[in-house]
Amino acid sequence: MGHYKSNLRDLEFNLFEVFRRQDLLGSGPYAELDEETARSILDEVNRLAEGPIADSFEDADRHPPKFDPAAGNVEMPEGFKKSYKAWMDAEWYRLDLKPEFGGSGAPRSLTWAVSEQVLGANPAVYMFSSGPGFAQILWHIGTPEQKKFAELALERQWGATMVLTEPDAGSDVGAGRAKAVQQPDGTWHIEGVKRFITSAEHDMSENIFHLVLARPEGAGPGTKGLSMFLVPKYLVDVETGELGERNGAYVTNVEKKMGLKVSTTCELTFGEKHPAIGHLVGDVHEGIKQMFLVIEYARMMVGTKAIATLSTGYLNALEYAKERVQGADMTQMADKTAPRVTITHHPDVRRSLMTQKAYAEGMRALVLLTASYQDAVQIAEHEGRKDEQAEKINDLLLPIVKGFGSERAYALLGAESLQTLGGSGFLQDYPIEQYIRDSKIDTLYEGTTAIQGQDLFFRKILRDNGEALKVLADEIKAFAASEAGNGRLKNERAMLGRALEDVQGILTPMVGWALGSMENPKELYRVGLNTSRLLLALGDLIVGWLLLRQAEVALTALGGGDVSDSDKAFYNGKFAAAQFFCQTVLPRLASDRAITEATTLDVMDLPEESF
Ligand code: ST9
Ligand code: FAD
Repeated sequence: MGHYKSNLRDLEFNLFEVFRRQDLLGSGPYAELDEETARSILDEVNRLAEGPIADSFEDADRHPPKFDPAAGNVEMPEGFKKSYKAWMDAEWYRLDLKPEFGGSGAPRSLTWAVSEQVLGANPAVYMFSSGPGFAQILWHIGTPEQKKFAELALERQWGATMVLTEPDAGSDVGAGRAKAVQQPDGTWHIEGVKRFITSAEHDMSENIFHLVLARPEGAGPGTKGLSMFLVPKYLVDVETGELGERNGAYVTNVEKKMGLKVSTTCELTFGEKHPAIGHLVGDVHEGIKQMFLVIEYARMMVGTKAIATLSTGYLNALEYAKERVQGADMTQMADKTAPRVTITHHPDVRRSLMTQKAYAEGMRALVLLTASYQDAVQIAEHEGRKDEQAEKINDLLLPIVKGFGSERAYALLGAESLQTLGGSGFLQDYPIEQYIRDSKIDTLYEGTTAIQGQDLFFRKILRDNGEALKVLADEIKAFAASEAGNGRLKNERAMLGRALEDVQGILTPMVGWALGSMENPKELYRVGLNTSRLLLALGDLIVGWLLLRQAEVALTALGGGDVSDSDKAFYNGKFAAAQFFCQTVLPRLASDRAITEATTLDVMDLPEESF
């Protein structure tokens, strides 16, 4: 068996029992898809993910890509190339594409379920394979020529990158200095150095196209002065599809990293050897808005990657715990001759395993809940209307998927999954140490956790007048007040109700300080001291709610009779996870609330020398 342990049963449970995605299939944008086909796709991707895609995971970590600085080329490890090819040859990436652009028209909920499997098995395969998705965005916003370029990129499986970051412009993208100079023929010359660019060089596709943010000469400051340019590695004749000359964008360094080593992280230098020719995307100067089309997708991807990794980390830990014999049952601890038991008998190991299970499964539901709002957006688009509410709830949930998902996943992988294996967890004989190294990046790129917390509070809550949040909060409140679970979830629903009040109790003073900052700007510091706390607290609340919704479905199924033994165990596990989470995690939100309410400016008033 390889390292990757998927959880197909839980994916299907979410899709078809909790979120009832089959009700959408067979009509509208999903006319060509039925439940059976959707299940067979999940099955097939599962086979690929556990097999050829996962196969090179360890080897590619130990034998990372080789960079030749003189030529600016990268040689990818052979095993990884095979994994990549297995995924690209299967063309499942078409699930995410529109039929008008060579796609199959599947709901986002299904495509994110599929993505979870690839991201858990070998995340870099997914990242290198995002060219078709980038091409679709270019096709959507590009000029007629750029649309042709996008079609070629899809057909020929070209790689792609998103190019924002510079040495002095990380979180603060608007500080970027890369420059764009317009040429008499309408093209642009890009000049400058970008860093940390994922997939900017490799030897797995004949061309790579970069979507680059640069500032046209004379444009204003900040993100609004940036424009997006299409800069291919090789110039392309879009009429014939022929590749032309090498363009002047070269990788000048590949970073050595803590983890995710097979994903190339590149310094990309424009216009140093010869001009780097770029085309203004869509012929409009709306760079940051256009880039956020990619970023929104990538943030969802990063959260899903983190959660997928926690899930396989948990399942590896569980397998180990079921076999590892150590110590006697606690009730016989005084008897030195008592039989030795597997560590799953020890209360602290059970606490740890159930914490991992509840978060992994609750956060999977969070991803698929978010994706279900994306389904609603797709359906509305198909019907020629806009579902503004679904768009806004999706926007609200994205920083939670990304920021909360990555923080909780990373913390639990180290504190619980690896810990379950004792000293063996520290060894490279098991995959968890690599999971930890590979998933640390998830709290950093695509906007650090601090940025996600600020995005959540300022843009997704305050600027929205709390409207999307209110819809979600009302749903949680109604669930807490309902009869869900026929009495068996009564206490847990009460705990959920209190947790909702606690999150509201965190938010209320924050809104007050934000409003108060108009008179006293320093009040904003009190907000900033709590945005990450709010992000995590809201994430816990939503996970608690989703676990309870799952428990309700499970209890109904258990009450229906004719349930197989394995399903009985599965549904009982759902009930147990919800109960455990409500009892052990949700009560902590009361202290988060108390901490928030008591926020002072002391730490901001402290001179830097005193740190
Ligand atoms: C990176 C890549 O880290 C890592 C992995 C790459 C892997 C590649 C593979 C990915 C797969 C994806 C493939 C795509 C395929 C698609 C397939 C489809 C089928 N939401 O607040 P303001 C906009 S890359 C939407 O004033 P500041 C908005 O236009 C590096 N839009 O910001 C706004 O204008 P307005 C990632 C948003 O103070 C404008 O920005 N780096 C949002 O100027 C200005 O907003 C980062 O993520 C939003 N949430 O700038 C940087 N927010 O207000 C992190 C802003 O008029 N830093 N806009 O609407 C930030 O996000 C900062 O907050 C900042 C601040 C830069 C936005
Ligand atoms: P900084 O912005 O310097 O942040 C340092 C610390 O300060 C962080 O803890 C941050 O949270 C905090 N901080 C900064 N500003 C604020 C603020 N206003 N409020 C509160 N706290 C703040 N970029 C691309 O463009 N394309 C890519 O493909 C890409 N891939 C990447 C791959 C890897 C492996 C890595 C490491 C990075 C990648 N990046 C990419 C860049 C990535 O998006 C940035 O590293 C990230 O946005 C953070 O920027 P920074 O590293 O400059 O950190």
